[in-house]
Amino acid sequence: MIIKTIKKSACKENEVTPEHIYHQRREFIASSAVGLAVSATSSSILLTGCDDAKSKNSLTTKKSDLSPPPSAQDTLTPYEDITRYNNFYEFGLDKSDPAKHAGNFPSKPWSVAIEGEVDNPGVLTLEDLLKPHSVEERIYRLRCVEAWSMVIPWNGFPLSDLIKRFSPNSNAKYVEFLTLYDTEQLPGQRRPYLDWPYREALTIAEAMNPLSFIATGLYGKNLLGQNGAPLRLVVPWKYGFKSIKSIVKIRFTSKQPRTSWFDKAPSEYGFYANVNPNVNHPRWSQRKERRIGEFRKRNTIMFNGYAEDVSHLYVDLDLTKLF
Ligand SMILES: Nc1nc2c(c(=O)[nH]1)N[C@H]1C(S)=C(S)[C@@H](COP(=O)(O)O)O[C@H]1N2
Ligand SMILES: [Mo]
Repeated sequence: MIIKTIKKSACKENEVTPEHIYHQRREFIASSAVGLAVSATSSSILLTGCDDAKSKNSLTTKKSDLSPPPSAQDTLTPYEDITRYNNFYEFGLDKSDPAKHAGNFPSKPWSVAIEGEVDNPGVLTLEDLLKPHSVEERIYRLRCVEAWSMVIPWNGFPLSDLIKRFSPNSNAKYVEFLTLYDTEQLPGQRRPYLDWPYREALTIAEAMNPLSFIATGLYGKNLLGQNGAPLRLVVPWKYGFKSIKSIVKIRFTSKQPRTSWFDKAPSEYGFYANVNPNVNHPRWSQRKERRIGEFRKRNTIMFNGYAEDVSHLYVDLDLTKLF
């Protein structure tokens, strides 16, 4: 278990988290502290070293990790919804399929290949890949291209920390990610719905942005198969399909990689896929979204509310063309 010690001065969670979430989290932590202690592994949770009794065993969130939208409060989406309403087409097209069929995925030991324009390529076991990284919590909104959204307390570490270990060279302009290809464990891959394995990519600047995150858990528990175990990407200012699950390969390239959804329907799923209420999907509006668990629709916010952290990446792009 990785126990990251946070300085006392950093233990100001109640100042940076909306109050109802703070209390909700305290309740969650109180009711699950035993479970956390038992189930914790190096890839799951962060225990803080705050010596204030109330914040013992609490999970921390840094202020910059959650840029709240100006008018809306973010209540955490219940664990049951995050783990039962999923998109993971390798397990079926219905939202309930991944929870039904992901079962004990992955059954095998996991490894991740690092390839392409880097000084330190190689194949790492999951353990070696995760070992040097201390685990933290990030509460991020996830907004799907299908116009629903959730608020998820992820556990993991910044993608930039991982990338730095492999020393990309000056030709590395993009980072490509691939999901496992295994028609036994991922039976959806027997049908040609997408050109398997699932592929996604970011520019190197997007990948190095402090918001880009590798998740290994949520709500302090290891990821379940349906959420992309054992490790997945989380890119909170982009539509959910960019947040690729169950990664086995990370490739650094000089040219823009082709991605699965772009290949399937380039007019519907652009390479950038930034959350943008002003650019509609050809078949539906992107102005509003349904937060899972809520009745009334919310307005979708530019870059999913993370504009302060990412808009500088796109100043030279016409986002109506490069959607
Ligand atoms: N390998 C893989 N990754 C994937 C998908 C998928 O079908 N296969 N679906 C994407 C889509 S469309 C969304 S909205 C998010 C959903 O993540 P969640 O089920 O953990 O909420 O995963 C993304 N990552
Ligand atoms: Mo999605």
